[in-house]
Amino acid sequence: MKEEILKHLRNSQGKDAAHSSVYDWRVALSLALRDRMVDHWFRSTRETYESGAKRVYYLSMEFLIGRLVEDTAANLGLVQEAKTALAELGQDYEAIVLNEPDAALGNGGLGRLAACFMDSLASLGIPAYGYGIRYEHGLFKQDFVDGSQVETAETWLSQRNAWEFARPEVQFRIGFGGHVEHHEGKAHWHPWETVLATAYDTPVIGWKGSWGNTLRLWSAKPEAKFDLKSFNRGDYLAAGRSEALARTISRVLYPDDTTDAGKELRLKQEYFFTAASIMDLLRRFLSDHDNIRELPNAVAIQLNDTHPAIAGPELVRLMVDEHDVPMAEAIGLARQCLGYTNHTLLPEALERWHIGLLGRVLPRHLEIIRAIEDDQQAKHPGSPRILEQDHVRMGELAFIMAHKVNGVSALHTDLVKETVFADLNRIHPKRIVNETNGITPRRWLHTCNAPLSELVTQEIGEGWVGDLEQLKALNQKSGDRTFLDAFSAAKRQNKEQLADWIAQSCDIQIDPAAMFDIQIKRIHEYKRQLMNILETIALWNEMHDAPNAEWTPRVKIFGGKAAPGYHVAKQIIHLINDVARVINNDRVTKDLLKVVYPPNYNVTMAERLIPAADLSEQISTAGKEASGTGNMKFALNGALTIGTLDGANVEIREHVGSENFFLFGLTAQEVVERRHVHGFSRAAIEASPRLTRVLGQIFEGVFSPSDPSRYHGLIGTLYDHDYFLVTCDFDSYFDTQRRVDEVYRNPQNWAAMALRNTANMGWFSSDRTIKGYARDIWQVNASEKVRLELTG
Ligand code: 475
Repeated sequence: MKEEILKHLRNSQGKDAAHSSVYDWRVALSLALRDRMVDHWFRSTRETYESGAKRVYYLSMEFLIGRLVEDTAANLGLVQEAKTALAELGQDYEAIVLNEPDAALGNGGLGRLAACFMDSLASLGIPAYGYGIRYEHGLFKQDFVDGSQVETAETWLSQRNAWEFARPEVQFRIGFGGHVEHHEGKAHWHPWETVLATAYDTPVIGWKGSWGNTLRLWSAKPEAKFDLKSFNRGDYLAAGRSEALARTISRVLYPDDTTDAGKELRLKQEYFFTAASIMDLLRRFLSDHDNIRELPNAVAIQLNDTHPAIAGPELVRLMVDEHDVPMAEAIGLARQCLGYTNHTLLPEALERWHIGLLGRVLPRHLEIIRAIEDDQQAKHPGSPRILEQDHVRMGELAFIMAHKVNGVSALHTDLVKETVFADLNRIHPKRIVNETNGITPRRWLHTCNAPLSELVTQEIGEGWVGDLEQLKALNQKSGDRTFLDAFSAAKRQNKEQLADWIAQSCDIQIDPAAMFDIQIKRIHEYKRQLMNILETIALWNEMHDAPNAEWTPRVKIFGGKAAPGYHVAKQIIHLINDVARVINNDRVTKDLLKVVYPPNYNVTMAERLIPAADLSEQISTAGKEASGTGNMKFALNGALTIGTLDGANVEIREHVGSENFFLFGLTAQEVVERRHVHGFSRAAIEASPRLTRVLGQIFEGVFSPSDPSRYHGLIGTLYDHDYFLVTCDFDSYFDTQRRVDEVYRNPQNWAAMALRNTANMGWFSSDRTIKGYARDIWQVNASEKVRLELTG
C-alpha cells in the first residue's frame, strides 16, 4: 500500500513526498484504493456477461454519496493497511479523510436512498448500474449571515475526482426541439439542437469486495463536428447553440427538495440523462441479443421518482422508430421493463409539464405520450388521464408505463393507494407494492460509529455488517450491567467528540453529559422544525422561571438547508438562530439548555451527529413524511426517537417495541379530520397558556429586538392557516418531551432502551429493501456465492 500511494503521488499527482499537500496525499490514497477496486469490478462484469444475468438499471436525478475514502477502504478491508502505510509515510489518515469534499449530488432523502441502494446492490452481488448526472456543482453551500441562510456555489469538481474513470468513447447524441416528419407510417424526429452525453464511471464495491457495480454519471459536451459544419456555413448562432446548452445542462443540481421546479432546463436535464441511459442499456443489450422482444428478460429499469419518467416514452420511441416494433407492443414491452418508486404525496412535488413546453422540447415524445394515453383509454375506458387540461402529469405517465409502482413505507404505500393513485389502483389492483426504505449498515454504523461498531463486533462477531439482523443477539444483553455500561461509554465517547467539534466550529461549549437532542433534515413546514423551536422556547421559559427545579440538561441541535426560494423555511432558520443567540447567552439557564445550529448540514455532518445523538426528532405531521431514513440511522446508532405515527416511524416503533419509542401527536386520519374543524389552530393556541406565551414572545420581538416584527407573518400563519398542525400537536409534544427528560434521568434504563433500538433495527438494512425490490419488482437474484460470503 505504501508503495502504491507513493507511486500515485509521483506518477499521477506529479509530486514528490517532500512537497506534497494533504490534498496530494488524499488523491494518491484514493487512486491506490481505486486500483484495488478494479479486479473485483472486472470479475463481476465478466461474470454477469458470461452468465447472461438480468441487469438492474437504477435511474436517479440524485446520488447523494458523500465522501468515499473511508467507505471504500472499509468495504475492501483495507483500513488498517491504509492507516499503517500512511503512518509510515508520516501522514495522518484522519486528516486525509477530512480533506475529501462531500459529493452532494442530491438534496436529501431521495438522493441518499439511491446511494445506500448502490452499496446494497454491490454487497448483495446483484448486477446493476446506477445512472445519473455528473453535476459540476452539487447542492449549494450554506452559511448563516446574521442568522439568515446564504447560499454559495459548491465546487467539488474544482479538484480532481480520483474515483471516476472518464469514458470519452461512450457518447450519445441527445436531441432537443425541432420537428417530427411522418412518411410511409414512419416518424422522423429532426431535433433543433443536440448535445453529447459522455460517461464517467465510478466503481461501487460492496462489503468485503465480493462484487462490483458501476455508477455511471453523464456529463454534457458540445457536439464539435456539428458546430464546425454550421460555423463554416456562417451559421454562428447554430454553431454556438450546442456549446451553450452543453455548458448549462449538467452544470448544477436543482436545490428544490420535494418541490417541482417546473423549469425548462430541469426538463432538459431529465431527458438528457434518461435518454443517454436508455441508449446505453439498449446498446449493451443489443451487443449480445438480436431480438428486442427479449429486453424484459434482460433488463429491469427502476425510476427513482418521476424525474426519469420520460424513460417510458423514450424506450417506446427507440423501439417503434428504430426497431420497427408496433406501438402497442412497444408500450407493453417497455412496461415490462419499468418500475416506478413514489417518494412523496406532497402536491407541490408532483411533476407536471405544460404541454406546450413538452411539445416544444420533445415533440416526438409528446406524440408517443398521446399514443400511450390512447392505448390506456382503449384498454381501460375512463382511466385517469396523463394529459389533463394543458399539462402532462408525470405521476400518471410513470404509473401507466410501469409494471410495478412502489411506496417507501407501509403507511405511505397505503396512502398512495388511497389518495394520488386511488383510481389507477382500482384499475390495476396488483401494481402498487410496498418496499420500506432502508439504510446501508456499512456507512451508517460500521464506518460512522467506530466505538459502537467495535463493541458490537466484540460481542457478536463481524457478521452483522453484511447481515444486520444478527444484531438481534444483543437483546440478550439488555439486562447485563457491564455491557450496558460499555454501550453507554461508546455513546459518551461520540458525544465528547461532537462536543469538541462544536466548540471548535461553532464556538459553543456543550456538556457531553447533557441530553443531545437532534433534528437534522431539510427544512420544511411539514417536518415541523418550527414546533421543535417553539418547544425549546417553552422549555427555556420554564427553566428560567425555576432554575433550581429538577431539570434534565439538554442540547438542542439542528441541521439542514432550505430551498433558496422557500421563504417560510428560511424564516424558520432565522428564528432558530435568533432563539439560539438569546438562549445561549442566558446566564440563568447556561447549564441547562443550549441551542446549536452548525451551518451546511451534509452527509459528512450526519456521520458526526448521528452516533452522538441521545434523542432523534421525527416529528412530521402524520401522513406527510413518506418514510424518512434519518429516523433509521439514529435508532440503529442507539438514539431513542420522539416521533409521530408517520412514514417508517410506524414500522420502527413496531420493531424496537412501543415501550422504547416516545410517541405523540395526531394520527394521519385525525390530521385530515382536524383540518375540517373551523378555527382549529386558534382554539389549540387558546387552550395552551404555554404556547400562547411563546407565540407572544416571538411576536413582541424577544428574539429579534432589532426587528421586532420579523416573525409577525410566521406567527399569523400559525393562528389562521396552520396547515401542518403545529399548534394542535404542541402540547402533546411538550408533555412527551418531559417524559423523555424523566427517563433520561435514569441512565441504566435509558441505555437498556437505547440498546433495544440498536438490537432491533436489523430489518431496516437497505440489503433487506433491495432483496424486496429484486423479488417483487425486478425478478433478479442476488448471487448465492456472494450471499454465503456475506453472512459467513
Ligand atoms: C421523502 N425529493 C422521505 C425519501 O424515499 C423519504 C422531489 C422533487 C425534486 C427533488 N427532490 C425531491 C423528494 O421527493 C424526497 O427526497 N423525498 C423523500 O424520499 C426516500 O424517506 O420521506 O421525503
